[in-house]
Amino acid sequence: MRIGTAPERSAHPHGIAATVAMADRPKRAGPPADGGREGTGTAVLTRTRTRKPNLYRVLLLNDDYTPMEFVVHVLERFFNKDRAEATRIMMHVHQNGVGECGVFTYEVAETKVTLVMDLARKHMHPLQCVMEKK
Ligand code: TYC
Repeated sequence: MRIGTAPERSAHPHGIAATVAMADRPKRAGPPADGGREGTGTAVLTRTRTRKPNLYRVLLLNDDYTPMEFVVHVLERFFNKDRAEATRIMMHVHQNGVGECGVFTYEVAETKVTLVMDLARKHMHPLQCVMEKK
């Protein structure tokens, strides 16, 4: 059945010819969005530009009071380090003043910093965790 065109002739069930008017399809203004390729079996591939996300290092800072075991726990819990790697990073911070826990996109880094700082505050440790753009 054609849609949105001139009235169509149809055979009446009792042999009487009838004219059925079809509702007009709303007509779209302007050229077709597919550039007139509808039904031609062709497609257009467009290049989608990808962008590298800005990355941020999350750092732990040394202090004289936070227990080493607490820092190791933080690295295991929030940065998915095993005990050996967490201990290595903690000792690096202890000896050098600062060390990297991981590299993340902005919102992930921000969340990790907040989680570490909240836990340190809860335990009344002066541990500082910061992020810096790579
Ligand atoms: N310097 C702390 C101590 O001797 C241990 C420590 C390590 C603290 C790393 C903070 O980010 C830190 N207890």
